[in-house]
Formats: sequence, C-alpha cells, structure tokens
Amino acid sequence: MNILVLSDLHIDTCDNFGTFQWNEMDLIMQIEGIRDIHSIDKVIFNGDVFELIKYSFEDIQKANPILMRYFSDNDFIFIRGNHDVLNEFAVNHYDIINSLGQSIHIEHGHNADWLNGNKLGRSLGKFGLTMLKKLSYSKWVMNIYFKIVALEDEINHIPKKYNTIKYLTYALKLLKDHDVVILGHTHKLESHHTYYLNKKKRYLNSGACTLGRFQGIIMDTETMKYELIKESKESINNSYSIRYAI
Ligand SMILES: [Mn+2]
Repeated sequence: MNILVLSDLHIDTCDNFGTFQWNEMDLIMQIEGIRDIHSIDKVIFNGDVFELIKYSFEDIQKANPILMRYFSDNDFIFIRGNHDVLNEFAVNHYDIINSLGQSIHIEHGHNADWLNGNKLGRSLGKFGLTMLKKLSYSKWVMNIYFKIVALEDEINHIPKKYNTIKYLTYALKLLKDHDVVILGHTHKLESHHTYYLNKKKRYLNSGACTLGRFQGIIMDTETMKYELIKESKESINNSYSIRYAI
C-alpha cells in the first residue's frame, strides 16, 4: 500500500493572522497530482490540519467550502494534533501492519511536550486564549499581544523553538514497538535510520504545509521505501505550468 502523510496545514479563515496561506484549489490539485503520480492508496493527515486554537470550526468551514467538501468526499484519515484536539472526526494515532508483520505508527507528536501533552497544559493555554478573546475589543491590548507574538516568533523561531532531539527521543521510545514512526508537529521535515533492538528502524517527520509550503512523506508500506516531498509555492506553480503546457 502506498501512503501519503501530510501534517500541520493549520487551515484557518484566510485572514491576516493565519499561516495556512493556500488557495483551496491549488492545494487540492497538489494533493491529487501526487495521488495520481505515486498511485497513493491512502492519504493520512497527521494532525494540526485545522487551526482550532485561533478560529472556530464553523468559520474555517465557511472560509474553505471547496476544501471541506473535498475532505468529506474522500476516505482520508485524520489524526488529532494539539491545534485540533477538538476535531471530532480525528483519531489519536493510526497504525499499519504490513504482510511481513512490520508496523508503522503515525501520530502528531505533541505528547512529547509537557505543555501540550497533558490536560493541565492544554487548559492553561485555553485560559490564556479566553482571556485574550475577552480583551480583544481593546485595540492597545491587541497591539501589545501581536508585538509579543512577533517577538516570541523571532526569539523562538522554528526550528530553534522545537528541540528536535526531544521528538527523536520520543520516537525512539515508540520504536521499541514499531518499525517506523511518523510524527509531525515540529514543522521540520526529516528522516533518521537506526539499528535498534537488532532491527532497522526509521523515524520520519512529515514537516508542514503552512506558508505556501508543501511537505510530506510518501511510503510503500510493504517495502518501507519512502520519499520526502518538499515543494514551495514557486516550484508548484512551475510544475503546474509544465503540466498545462503538455
Ligand atoms: Mn502541532
């Protein structure tokens, strides 16, 4: 079986504060193109598909009607991330066992963080947001908030923000019971091979599809052969024009 794993789209209402920055049709065409070329049997969305911390699901639906229709018309798997824990249609993880008995474990990966991984951390985060919403009528409070967010972005910029060793350590723990572990969450597309418990093990991260990027993983679950996909808006536009020219 060929799988395509995508994560961290953070689909928003396409206002100025979001990071999705995709045109619905462009994204659909990109996914469909890959499904076609690589004969993908299953598309798995590995968490943080929706930005439900900043926006309501209803507003996101209204802003992206074609994409929502596309999701509901297809037999896709949705895994829960820390930004879309409220997604009712999502599962906490997805596991595949191939004909050789090898196992692939896919989860978003936020359980490696203290703040995201426990209920207290999540409710603290929610409390902050509720307060912010209450204060959002005040322009100067919002101005200060955006300054803090910008500053924090500068200081804790990805990948510095995510100490990726932490996720590697978390993946190694999961690799005791699995042959392949695929996480998302760090927005850093990567792959590591190691021999562990006398077996070849692989940790992959599906990266992100925010800010016009398109990153993900294609894997043949029988041979465990995989490919990392990394495209920018520009390269995608070029490949569209090539496709159209033909
Ligand atoms: Mn996340």
